[in-house]
Parts: sequence; C-alpha cells; structure tokens
Amino acid sequence: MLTLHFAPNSRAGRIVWLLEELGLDYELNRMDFHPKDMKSNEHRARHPLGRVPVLDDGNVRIYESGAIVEYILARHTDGALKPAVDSPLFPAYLQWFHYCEGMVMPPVNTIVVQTILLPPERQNKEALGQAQRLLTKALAPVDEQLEGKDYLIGDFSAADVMLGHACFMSQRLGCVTDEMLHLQAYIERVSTRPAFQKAMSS
Ligand SMILES: N[C@@H](CCC(=O)N[C@@H](CS)C(=O)NCC(=O)O)C(=O)O
Repeated sequence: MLTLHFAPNSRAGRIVWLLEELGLDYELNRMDFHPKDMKSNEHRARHPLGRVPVLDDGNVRIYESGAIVEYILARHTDGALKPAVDSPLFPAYLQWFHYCEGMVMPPVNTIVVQTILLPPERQNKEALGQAQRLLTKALAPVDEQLEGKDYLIGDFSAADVMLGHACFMSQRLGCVTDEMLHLQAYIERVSTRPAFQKAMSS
C-alpha cells in the first residue's frame, strides 16, 4: 500500500493529484501544516527537514515531489503520463518537469515566507518584490510554451502535475499577469480536472 505523508495547500497535493489521475490506491497521513506536526520527531524521522511530501511504499521511503512522481510512474504504471525516452517530446517533458522546482518554486517559496510564514515585523518588502518579479519572469516562457497547446507537451503528462501545480500556486500569489493568456487558460484547464480538484480538497 502507498502511504502519502501530506499537508493541505502544499506540494504534497501534486502527489495526490498524480495518484488520482492514475487511479492508484493510497492512504493519506494528513498532517496540519504546523510545526507541531511537521517538525515532530515522528515526521523528522521520515524527512530530516520535516517537510512534505514523503511517500512510503512497503519498505521504500522517498521524499522530493519530483522524485516521488518519477518513482510512482516507474514502479506503478506501464509508462503512463510520460513520453517514451526516444520520443521527440521527451526532452521537452524533462525540461518542463524540472523547470518547476528549479525555476518557479524558488521565488514561490520566498513569497510564501515573506507574506504568510514570517510575522509582519520580520517581513522584507525588498526580498518580496524581487521574488515577485523573478516569478513573473520565470512564468513568461511557460506562457509562450503553451501557445496552441492544451498542456505543456500537447497531451497531459506528469510535467503538468509538477509545473501545472506550481502555476496554480503562482496565480494564487498574484504573479500571473493579465497578458499571460495561454497560462491563464492552462491554469483553468488544469484546475478543472477532477483529479486536481480531489487533490485540492484533500
Ligand atoms: N523540493 C521539495 C520541497 C519540499 C517542501 O519544502 N515542502 C514544503 C511544503 S510545500 C514544506 O514541507 N514546508 C514545511 C516547512 O518548511 O517547514 C519537494 O519538491 O518535495
């Protein structure tokens, strides 16, 4: 049985979304996004930094959302939601999959820290403004990529589970501009998928 250690409104939603898209059975260990749960000894034994997501699969334990997505695809599907290695779409799939944690999430993290996690007296307006500008810049190539496509590489893939979720978060943080019409339509498309909605309400 797959067990996902999860907190609402976090990257762990990506894994619920993927599991729902694939119709796999899983259990959720639902924690509060609060130090009492996330930084407990019990959870630090699963993840040294007390973060989510973490996946248990029998005697396998794995963290890092991208690694978990790749692990589930490799061990629990017959090649679903990703192009074959020799497909012309494979390099773009890899690129957008990793663009998520590599380019989009770093400024998202800073914005969340500077607006939600830090108390007002410790927030830094300059760091916030810089991260907001960086995030909008990082989203521009995604908007461009989506011109004429429903999903990042045409058909829905695990790259959308990663980057689509990050784009959804970026929109909630107010960093998708009015000009990013392809990206706006994409976020709408992604967020009306039943598996995504199930993940967001978990
Ligand atoms: N690169 C990691 C990031 C994990 C991460 O930072 N998760 C956040 C939730 S979105 C977390 O657990 N934060 C709790 C904390 O910082 O205390 C991944 O993709 O899994």
